[in-house]
Amino acid sequence: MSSETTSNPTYAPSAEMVSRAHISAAKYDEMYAASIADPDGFWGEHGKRIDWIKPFTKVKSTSFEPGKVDIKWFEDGTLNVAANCIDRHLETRGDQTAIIWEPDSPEDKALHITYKDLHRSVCKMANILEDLGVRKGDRVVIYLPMIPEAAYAMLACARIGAIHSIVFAGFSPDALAARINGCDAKVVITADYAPRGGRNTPLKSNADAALLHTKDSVKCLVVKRTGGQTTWVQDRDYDYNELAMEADDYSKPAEMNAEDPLFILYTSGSTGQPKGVVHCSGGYLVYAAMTQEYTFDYHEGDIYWCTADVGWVTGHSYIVYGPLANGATTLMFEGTPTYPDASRFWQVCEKHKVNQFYTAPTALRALMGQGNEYVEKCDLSDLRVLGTVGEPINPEAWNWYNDVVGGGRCPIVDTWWQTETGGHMMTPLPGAHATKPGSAMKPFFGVKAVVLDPHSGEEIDTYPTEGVLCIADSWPSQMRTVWGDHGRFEKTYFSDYKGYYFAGDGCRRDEDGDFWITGRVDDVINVSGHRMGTAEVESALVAHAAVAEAAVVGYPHDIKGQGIYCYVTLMNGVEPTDELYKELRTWVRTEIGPIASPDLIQWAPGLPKTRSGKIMRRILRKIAENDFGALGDTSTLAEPAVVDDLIENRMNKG
Ligand code: 6R9
Repeated sequence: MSSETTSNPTYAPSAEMVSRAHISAAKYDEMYAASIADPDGFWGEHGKRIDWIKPFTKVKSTSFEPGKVDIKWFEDGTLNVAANCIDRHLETRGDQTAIIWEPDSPEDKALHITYKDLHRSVCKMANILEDLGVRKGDRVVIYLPMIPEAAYAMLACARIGAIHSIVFAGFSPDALAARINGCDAKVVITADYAPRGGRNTPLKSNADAALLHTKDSVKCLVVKRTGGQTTWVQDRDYDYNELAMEADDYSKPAEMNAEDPLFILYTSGSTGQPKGVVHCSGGYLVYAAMTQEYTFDYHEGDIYWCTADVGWVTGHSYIVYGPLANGATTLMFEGTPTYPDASRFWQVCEKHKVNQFYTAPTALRALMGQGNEYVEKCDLSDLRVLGTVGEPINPEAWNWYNDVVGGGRCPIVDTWWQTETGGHMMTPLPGAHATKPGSAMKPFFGVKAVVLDPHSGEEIDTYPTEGVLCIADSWPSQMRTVWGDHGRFEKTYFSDYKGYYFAGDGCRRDEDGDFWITGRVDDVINVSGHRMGTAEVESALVAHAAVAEAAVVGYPHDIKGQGIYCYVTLMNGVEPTDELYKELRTWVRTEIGPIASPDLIQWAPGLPKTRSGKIMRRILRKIAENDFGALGDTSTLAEPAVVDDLIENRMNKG
């Protein structure tokens, strides 16, 4: 239902949605106000939604003060995350499906894994890891495709108190090695092959290549996915399927402190190499579970599907930890939206009677371009709530999602959050808020979202307005530190605006006070919903012998949201050729992974720099955007002629 009560069209939830929803508009207002006025009281109550071994007596002890940033929630409580996601459901819903696994090929059989099955498999994996020498606090790297063993591995680590660090299966051996070394992992869990979209990635051989650059003591546990051939290193490689047959099917959950790390997840920032974001056990689980229930209005018996990969934070919080803590049925999909054709998502929705569906705008844009018939031939009448995440959603994609996929019945929750935030920070709630295409709407409970003037750093509390998005106080699933570098944590998130967590995004608040995320204000680009630091791509490029210097920026891309635009200055005497162009693209793919493939490379005899030698990215961004009229102040350029040359040679003119 659309109305024009404000300058933006709004879509109110249906009466049916309102009547069944956990949270009504009035309840949202009341709960939000309470969460801000008395965080201790509010979270003290909601912290009880999970099972504690030793209940907490303290709720919130947090400081954003420069030099003293310290974040603790429920700090004297103890719990086990895996027991919360599995054991506590055994009595009431042991035979209910916990995970529906849908394989890459629709010809293959889907699996329905009950909570009892999950318990058995996770316990076995926990025992296998312990036999390999993994102990409480040790790190385990998981490099797996979207197979149930990925969830078993995560939960097995949680069960014995080991810290997992998942590396997306699309990352290269180099990226994998850097992450294994970065957290000094004892074991890497991988699979022989990763089938996806009809293709087969040789994961084990990637892991073999990575393990050439790590300590000799790192062990490799290999899950058989296809049974394809792999090389085997005696006393380093272990066959999971064989060990699982013998392993004991009970493992006692370790008693963990709320603040013990649950996982590390590497993510890109504006400078340097990716950093290890650390999430801890108690606060993270409370928040992931609560947001999964309220954002998607999850009810007992619903079938819920988040299409993310477990290699990203969305997969952690909204495929595994949040839904399983709630005793939900969560669908895990191995494939891609377009294999075997563009109706795959919708066929899976129909087949498993999905009620809540959560995906990324880039997937929607790609599918939208294929035509409506792929959607319309499927029965999507079980869908109730649709979600998006990862990047701003353009109104065209939003409207298509709403009209064609949701049949105008299903509220769209546009969830803004980050690896660092652990869970949803901003989203409409399906039965409470009339949505607006492209707006993430309202902060979740406990989130003190503010807009700051980027120059003065002052809060702007009138609206409409625009500025940088900051969070003024802690929430339970906030990242605690950067693995091994607390100084970097403080500097990255708390030094630009003192006393605030700075997310790196800009935003607008409209005349109703609703939030619209406008995108990153730093040197992070968002390619198909994947975060990438331009510095990472630059350092991959300059590692090539032919490259003297490189600058990378984002530019608007129809499907991916942003594409990767590289300005490359070659070494003296090296000729720019088509072969070199191709070689550099392949080079970046192998250095980082296919998601970092440059879309465009422009040969740049020089880069625009200030007199102090800083590359003026603002100008490079404008040139990449074909926006030559708006270069802004160029008076600080050391060599103005460089810019004219770049404009002259802008690739893909027009
Ligand atoms: C969960 C996730 C975080 C960055 C974030 C922002 C962008 C995520 C968004 C969104 C607009 C949304 N982002 N959700 N922008 N609207 N609903 O994506 O984590 O990979 O760490 O990326 O993604 O720029 O800062 P992560």
